[in-house]
Amino acid sequence: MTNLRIACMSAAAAVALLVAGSDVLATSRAHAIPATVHQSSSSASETGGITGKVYFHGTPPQLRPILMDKDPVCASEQSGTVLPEDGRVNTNGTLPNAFVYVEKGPANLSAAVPATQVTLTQNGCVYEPHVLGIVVGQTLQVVTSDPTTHNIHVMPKGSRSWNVTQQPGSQPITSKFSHPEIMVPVRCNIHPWMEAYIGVVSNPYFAVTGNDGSFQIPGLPPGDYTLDVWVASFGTQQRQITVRPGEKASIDFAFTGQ
Ligand SMILES: [Cu+2]
Repeated sequence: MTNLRIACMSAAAAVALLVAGSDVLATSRAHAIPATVHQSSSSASETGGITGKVYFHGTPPQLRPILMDKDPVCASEQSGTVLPEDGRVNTNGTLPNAFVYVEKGPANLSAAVPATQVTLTQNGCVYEPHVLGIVVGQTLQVVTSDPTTHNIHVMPKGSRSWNVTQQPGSQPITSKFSHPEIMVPVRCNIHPWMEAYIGVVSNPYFAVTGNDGSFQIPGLPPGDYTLDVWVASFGTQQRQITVRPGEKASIDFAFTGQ
């Protein structure tokens, strides 16, 4: 199977092909067919990108509402039913909270550590965002806007783990990771329903899907890539894709339910 053959199909046919192969792909870390869409001609010095969606096929898991009665402050902060993020499926049949990242590229993709901080917020006794990415050495700041005490327990295997209590109105707590790790769990020892996942990566080429299940990874040097996706409740997959100068390569992932 070649990229050229896929590129010559209609867009609908290419999508149908990817979806049709999804049952096999969902078994985890399966190699699949890269779909490349040619958009324009350009010079070899230009970067390209990868864009796509993470689909879900099958019956979405039944999610049980989170009961926050253990802490009346938390319960009073929520006006309606709160469902867990893990296992959630978007109304358009895609998955949110999928961490998509470049596992391997055509060259060393490490760049200067971003000066920006990555923020994890405790708001309404849930973590926002539920899934986030950070580069090794970049600063993570954990902030709270809740009028109750939280305990932040960050549990990497390769970097230093830490466990800190944060009172209402406290200053942000900052930290860094020393090693890549997919994924680092974060929990609150006071509120057992609180959980988040941090993807610690060695290059800035990653994305997290939202309520439309799409992702975009721009600014990639042309070449062959290994793209990985992680979803808490559904596992991991790996695909190969070629990025060409000035073009957006398109690739979709699909996971299946029980
Ligand atoms: Cu908490």
